[in-house]
Amino acid sequence: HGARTTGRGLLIVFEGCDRSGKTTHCTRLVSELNARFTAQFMRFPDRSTLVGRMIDAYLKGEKELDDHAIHLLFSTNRWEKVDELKRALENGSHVVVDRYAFSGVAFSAAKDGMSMQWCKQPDRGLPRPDLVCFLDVSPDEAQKRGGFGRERYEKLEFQARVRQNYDHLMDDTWQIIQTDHKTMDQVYAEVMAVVERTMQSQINQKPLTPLWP
Ligand code: NYM
Repeated sequence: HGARTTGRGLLIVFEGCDRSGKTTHCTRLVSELNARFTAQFMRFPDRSTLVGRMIDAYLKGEKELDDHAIHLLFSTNRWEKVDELKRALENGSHVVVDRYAFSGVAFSAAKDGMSMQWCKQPDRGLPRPDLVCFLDVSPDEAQKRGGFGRERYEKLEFQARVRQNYDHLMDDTWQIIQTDHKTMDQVYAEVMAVVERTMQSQINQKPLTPLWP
């Protein structure tokens, strides 16, 4: 069966500030991976669940919630999908995820009175990604891209704080890809290169480990 994986699939997460191009590149990656393997797309927040609908209302400004409460809903939204995620990986499917626990921490901890340490706790134990593809965009550039400013958090100074928080979450599973002044094809080529490299380094099939030991 050629290039099809025999062991578990890779968990590939995309992170970045708003309007960094994550969704575009995730979608393209999933369809290209599917030509050679089995690959699945997931995104957080998943607005289709009951919890996801509350998150959606909050993001659209239709609902007010305490900062701790919305943080826990974002985390719940991941935990309600963790069985599906693990099953897909165990069945040999690669899973490409548009935002994960890192968004949870980077965004919530950008609010006054919310510490990184407090914010990390509810997501402890989620599967740790094999690769975090960080699409870096400057706040100025993000603002020029379509759709910026529609939802909560889409403000320049807030995004700058989110970007700083990401710096504290990076480890050796992260790859930072600059997107300013690059075409989508140029960015995608870099995405594919880091994905290929991760596939090579995962050839020995390291088991999944939990996030944030
Ligand atoms: N967001 C996303 C959080 O604040 N916490 C989280 O845990 C997650 C997954 O939701 N501004 C924020 C980041 C985005 C917003 O995400 C909606 P998207 O990818 O634009 O649908």
